Parts: sequence; structure tokens; C-alpha cells
Amino acid sequence: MTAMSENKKLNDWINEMAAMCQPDKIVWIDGSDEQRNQLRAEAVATGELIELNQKKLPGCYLHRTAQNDVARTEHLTYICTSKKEDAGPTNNWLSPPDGYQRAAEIFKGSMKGRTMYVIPFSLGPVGSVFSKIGVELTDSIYVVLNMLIMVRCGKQVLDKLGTEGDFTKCLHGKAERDIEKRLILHFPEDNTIWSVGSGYGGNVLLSKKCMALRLGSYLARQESWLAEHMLILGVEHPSGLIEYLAAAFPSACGKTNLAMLVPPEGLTRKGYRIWTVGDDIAWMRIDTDGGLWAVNPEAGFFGVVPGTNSTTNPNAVATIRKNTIFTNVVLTKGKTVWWEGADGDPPESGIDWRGNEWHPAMRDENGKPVPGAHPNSRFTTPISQCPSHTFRMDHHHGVPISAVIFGGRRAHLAPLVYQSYSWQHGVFMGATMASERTAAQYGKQGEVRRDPMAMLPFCGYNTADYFRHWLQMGQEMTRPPKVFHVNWFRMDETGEFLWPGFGDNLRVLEWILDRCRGEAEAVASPIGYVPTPSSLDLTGLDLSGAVVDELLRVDYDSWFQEVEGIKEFFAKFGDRLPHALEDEVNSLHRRLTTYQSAANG
Ligand code: GTP
Ligand code: SPV
Ligand code: MN
Repeated sequence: MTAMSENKKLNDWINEMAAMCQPDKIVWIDGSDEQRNQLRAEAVATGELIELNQKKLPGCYLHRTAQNDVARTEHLTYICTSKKEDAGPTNNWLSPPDGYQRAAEIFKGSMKGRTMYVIPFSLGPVGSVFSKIGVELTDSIYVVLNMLIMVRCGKQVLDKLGTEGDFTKCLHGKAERDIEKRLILHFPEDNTIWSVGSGYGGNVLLSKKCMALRLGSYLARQESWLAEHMLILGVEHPSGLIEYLAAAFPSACGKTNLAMLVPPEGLTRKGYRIWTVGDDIAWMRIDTDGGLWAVNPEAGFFGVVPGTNSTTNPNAVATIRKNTIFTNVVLTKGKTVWWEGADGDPPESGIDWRGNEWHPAMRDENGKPVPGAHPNSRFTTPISQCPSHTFRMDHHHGVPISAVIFGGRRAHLAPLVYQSYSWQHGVFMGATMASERTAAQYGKQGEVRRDPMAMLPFCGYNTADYFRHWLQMGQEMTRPPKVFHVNWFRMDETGEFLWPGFGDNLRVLEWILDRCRGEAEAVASPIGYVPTPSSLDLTGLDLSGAVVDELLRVDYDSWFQEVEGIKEFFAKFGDRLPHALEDEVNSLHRRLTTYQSAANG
């Protein structure tokens, strides 16, 4: 190979990894269109990608993963720190020597007959104070083509790295893609990630969950900033004022959809315009104004496909018409793609995500429809193609955040929206978030699990220390964002969602921003400020008063139970849990008792 960089540390590391993996050749990714086209052609020739109808879907391709490789595998994901306590009770842990040794056994010789690609990338605008450089080595063209969409890649990054610059070392190998020989390892003390044995999204696009969140959160604590699993969006008022929100929802709980929201008809008279800054990850720093400013470190969306249509997410539909890689969806006869919840009727037949003949009337042994697309099928597409994308994405100083929002899927407990009493109470709200498990990860679907700040699978260090860091950040800000909790997923007794969701979520964002300016009404409740029914603009919505009351209801008995669940969760962290959070759970309990006895007269 001819090295594209004169950075000795980089070249030495590449040589060392190549000696272990033994690729036939090494190819540097320069970010050029020519190279991208060449790689696409090669991937089509080997069958790794299927070229879609280029008239209807220019620049679009389909990829199918192995059937046992369709979501992040959290049980094979480890934080490797010298001390086990530093990984904490919510992470899997291996010692660094043990981690390296186990993975090396799988990596050894695994790239024989293959090419190792070198992908230099920047998380954040190249050269911004927010930004970090990483280099991913991989033997997968699919990974390269995805990375070219997901992050800023290529020569400009190497120029910035220079001869002395430091970078995160990311090594990925497909190996045999055997789930028994799969490991996703993070070595925060060495600024290193090793992932082997998978070909799926979050396991292999190492810039994303591995670097931007797991190593990112570790660095963020050391350097006094925040790396979060959050979307970022701007709401522009007709006056030109733009206010930004950052929201943390667990995987497959609505970040991408909210980030690209289109105002509902009932609110169009108000002339809002929505700007998408990011759909999955926010890196946030305190600026000289004492407020919190955010950048999206990524440049693409890796979004959930099923359910995406012109009603739920018209901006996504417009975004994925070109230059998009689809993973694990249905291939139609006309070489287009289809998925459950797509626009229009299903095709008469097609090839499903497994590569088998499929038609919509197919039923499994229990008589249930056989889905053609995997529930966690994804699109990879450039943010710049999104009709609501903003040029402010590239601003080196980021955008100012007025409100931080936490949320999850809670069929019963959490009201539509409520506001914390303080930053500390807001940290408590985030720390005690819970959600029903979705198809984005292996495990029992629908089970409620605690997912603090939507970071349970992504916090690169002890989560108790992470809570402490959040509390500390509050101390350092003179103008902290206000903190809210939302739940779009409350259900009635028949299992129907009570809230229409999607575009109508703007009604809730409007209330949140009005609250930030001290302009909307609310009532105090044991869990925080809840909207008065009339403080939400529900123009054009056909919701009965009873449904609105139910959406906003705080059920004391259920919350008493929740307090017990929270205490159990907090007990995991032992002495390491910040006292402030213990104080908060006790305060919640006290408020519940007070309000309940007042209600009982
Ligand atoms: P990750 O990419 O895994 O981090 O997911 P995400 O948080 O970006 O979730 P996404 O926006 O892709 O939504 C996941 C699923 O939730 C999709 O099936 C959506 O159709 C559905 N969804 C999103 N927003 C809403 C909503 O407001 N109401 C309801 N009922 N469903 C929603
Ligand atoms: C998530 O699961 O939160 C995702 C998809 O955004 S993945 O990149 O696989 O993590
Ligand atoms: Mn995500």
C-alpha cells in the first residue's frame, strides 16, 4: 500500500493490525466520488449489494445481513477498563488484556483473501472544537459505503489529522460472522474499539454507538461536556426566532421521526418551520453564554424503515429517494423496495429480507403474517438530502439548546408531557427513564427496562458516575436548558395509542418551548409540572376531553409502585450513586404522599 498519511502513529497502528488480520491488500478511503462508484460496482459484482432500479431510485442499493445479525448484540458488547467498577453494574466488562486476547484469536488471519479499508473520519464538522477524529479499519465494503454516508470521511480528515494528531483506533472485521465468535469491545483507556464477527449497523459502523457514544461519553466526562443519544431539532417561529431542542429516546422510540417532523394541519396557521440538525446523537458543550450548545457529530441517518410513509414521515420519504442503502427490506420484481407500513399496496410478491420468495398473504405456523422486511430494517441516507436539514449543522459552535427532553415507550405510566422542578430533578427524571424493549436490540420485546437517558447500552463508564457528571454540568451552567419528559405511547384498555403522535407531537414541543419562555400554563403534580388541558393547542385534533384527561393523568398508585422500581434500580449502584438522586426519589415519594392525602380530603 501507499500510505495516504505521514502520521507515524496511524501508519504503525495500521501495520500492526494488518499483521494480525493478514488482508491481501490495504485501500485508503479518500472520500472521492470515483472511489465510491468503484466500490459500489465491486459490491454489486460480489453480491454484497443489489443495485436497485436506477431510474426510480438513483444511487440506491439493497443489502441483506446474515439472519442472526440484524440488530445490536448488547450481550456481546463490553467495556474493557482496568478496574471492573469503572465499567459499572450496567455494562458487560472484560479486562483489557483479556478483551484483546479473545478478539485477537478471532481476528487472526481473518482478512486473508480480503481487502482492509482505511476510513479516516471526523465526528463533527472538520476542525470544530467539538470534533474528534477516528480511523476505522474494516474488511467490509458495506461498512465503507455506509460510513461514507454517515460521517465526514476522507482526505480532508487526514489533512486535519496531520503528522502528529491523535485519533480513535477503530478495528472491524467480519470474520465468519458467527454469533459465537462475535465481540464488540471498547477500550476507553486506550481510545480503541475492536468489533469482530458482525456485519450489522451499530455493531460495525464504529463511528456511531461505539465511538460517538461509548468512547464519547467517557471523553465527555474527562473534558466536561456531554455525549448523548439525542436528536436535535430547531423550531422556527414566523418572527425568525429559532429555538432548539435535544431529545433522548431509547432505540426505535421516535428520534428520527421527531427530528424530521412536519407541522400538523391544525398548527400550520402559526407558521412554524422545523429544522433537522440530527436524529440520533448530540455532542453538547457549555458555551461562554453559560448555556448548552450542541452539534450532531454525524452526517447521515441510519433510520428504522418499517412504518416510514408519507403520512408518518414525509421528510424521510423524500430523503431516501436517492443515494440510499437499504438493509433487510423487501426487493420487488421491478427492483424497488418495500416494507411493512410503506406507502401504497404491498407488491404481489417479492424477495424478503432473508432472500426468500415472499408474498403478503404468507402466514407463519401461528397464523401471523410473515413480515417481508425485518422490523429493524434500516435506511442509510445523507442528512443533506432531507428537506428540513439545516446549514447550521455545519456551524462549528453548534446550536443553543433551550430544552432537554427525555422519553420512552410507556403504555400506562407516564403522561404525555411533564416538566422537572429543577436541573437536579430533571437529571433524576432522565436517570429513572424506562421503556419497553424494541426490535433495535436482541431480547424480549415489550419488556419494560430502565434505560437512563436512553444511554443504558451506550454509556462507556459507570452509570453512577455518569449521573454525577450530569449533576455537575448543571452546576457549571448559568443558563441550563429546562428539562422535560414525554411519552407518545400511552395506550387505552384496547391497546390503541391515545395520542396521534408524529406531526402532532409539535403541539407538545410548542408547550415545552412556551414553558421555557414562561408563557404556558401548568399545574404542579408529584412528578413535575403537567399541562392544563387548555394550555395545549389541540386545534384540528379530534380528541375527547376524557382522552386528554387520560393523556395528562398522574396515577398516584402506579407512581408509588414506580418509586419501588426506581429504588431497586438505584440499589445496583451502591455507594457510588450520587446522594442528590436519593434525595430526589425521597422527595418524589413525599410529594406523592402529600398529594394523595390532599386528594383523599
Ligand atoms: P433508533 O434509530 O433505533 O435510535 O430509533 P429512533 O428513536 O430514531 O426511532 P424512529 O423515529 O425510527 O421510530 C421508531 C418507531 O416508532 C417507528 O416504527 C415509528 O413509526 C414509531 N414512532 C415514531 N414516532 C412515533 C409517534 O409519535 N407515535 C407512535 N405511535 N409511533 C411513533
Ligand atoms: C439504535 O439502535 O439506537 C440505532 C441503530 O440507532 S444502531 O446503529 O444499530 O445502534
Ligand atoms: Mn439510536
